[in-house]
Amino acid sequence: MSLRLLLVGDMHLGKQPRLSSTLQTLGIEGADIAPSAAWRRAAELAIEHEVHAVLCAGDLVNQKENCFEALAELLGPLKLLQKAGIPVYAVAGNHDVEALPMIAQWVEATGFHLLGAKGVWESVELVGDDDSRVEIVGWSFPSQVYLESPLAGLPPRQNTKIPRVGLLHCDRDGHSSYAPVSSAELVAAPVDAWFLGHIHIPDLQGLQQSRPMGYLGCLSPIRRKEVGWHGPWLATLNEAAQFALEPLPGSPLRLESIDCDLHGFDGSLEALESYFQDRVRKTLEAADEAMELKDDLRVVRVRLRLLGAVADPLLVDQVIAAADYDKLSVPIHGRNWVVDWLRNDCTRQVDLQGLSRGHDPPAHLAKQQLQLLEGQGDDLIEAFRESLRQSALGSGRWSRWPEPDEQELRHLLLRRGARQLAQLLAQKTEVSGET
Ligand SMILES: [Mn+2]
Repeated sequence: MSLRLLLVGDMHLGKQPRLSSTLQTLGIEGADIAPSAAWRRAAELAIEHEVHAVLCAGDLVNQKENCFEALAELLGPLKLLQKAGIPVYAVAGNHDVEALPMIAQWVEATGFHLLGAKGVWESVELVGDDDSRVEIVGWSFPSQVYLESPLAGLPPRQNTKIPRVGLLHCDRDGHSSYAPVSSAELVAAPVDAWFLGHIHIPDLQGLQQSRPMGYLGCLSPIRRKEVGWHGPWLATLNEAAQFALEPLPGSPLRLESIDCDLHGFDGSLEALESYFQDRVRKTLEAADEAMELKDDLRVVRVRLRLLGAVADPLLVDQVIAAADYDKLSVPIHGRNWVVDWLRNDCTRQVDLQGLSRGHDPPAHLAKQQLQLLEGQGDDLIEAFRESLRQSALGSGRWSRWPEPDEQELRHLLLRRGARQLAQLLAQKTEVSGET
């Protein structure tokens, strides 16, 4: 038994990426990294994997004003899919509530179907290899604002022997005016797998459970915080009549936030220049390796933060300013890692041993830093954990964020201590300078 689906989350076709001067210098055009490029690749992947249908979970089009651009961008890949005999089923989201029904009429001949138009649940049955079957139920936004849960109108299961997939654009556990739905409702509904659109961060965990349920995430990153993997999902119906989901590499663009450690540097400006280049290159190469990136990816846009205690953090500023290093790009395995944003958070290296011999506040802080660096200071970490808990509990954040582990707390304390020590020492110099 086998039936395969390619799942596509929010695409926002028509949206053009912001191009930096570095990208332009590299000859990279908007069309190379726009959502439309990701959609083209998704269609190719659908054909490679011989899927039986492509499902889109809403917000295919960025906005009504992008209607004609989006139509042009949608059409080419749709024709490829049509040629391969692969139909496309899509629901409308809050962004394309007006545009998608129009576009759906124009491209109907290509095998594109709008599911659940005007907020009425609609169901289709797909047939895979060896006569395996699956029911797809979908619901489209009838208006830009929809205050109720669409699940109220979900029809009962027609055939209990056929797995049922739900395709929905909604605000899961939210209280917005974009079709709010609770997780409890989704769990209780007569649906075996929920593929959701609206939130752009993919729910990697929720979708890889035995009963998949979660946001597919946008096909390629649109906003700055959308770091990490983005792409289409391959869903395969297994022997147990359950869907197994696999995230596929497919987006030509990825966003990342990366720290580069310059710790311990104490040489000249010239030496720092080559050290800096070397460290950045090695850090990005290590990231490329760790992420197991595939050839589909052309550009990784990076927010790079420089960290570590160095002899003179101002030298780092000079190197950056003198050589325009905030417009840095590093080619790795045929793709470009492009630094979009660079910040120097390096701290001044201090002689902790020497300082710790005194009896003033810097000495006290230096002793604490040494303890933490030597893997001691459990009491400091425990007190820090307790203070974080108290402040986070007060703001209600504790339940939503994972509690940092001991290692993370140690790093946080070291960074905070280094900053405080630098401030104290600067004040000390100022005071003694005045006398
Ligand atoms: Mn969206």
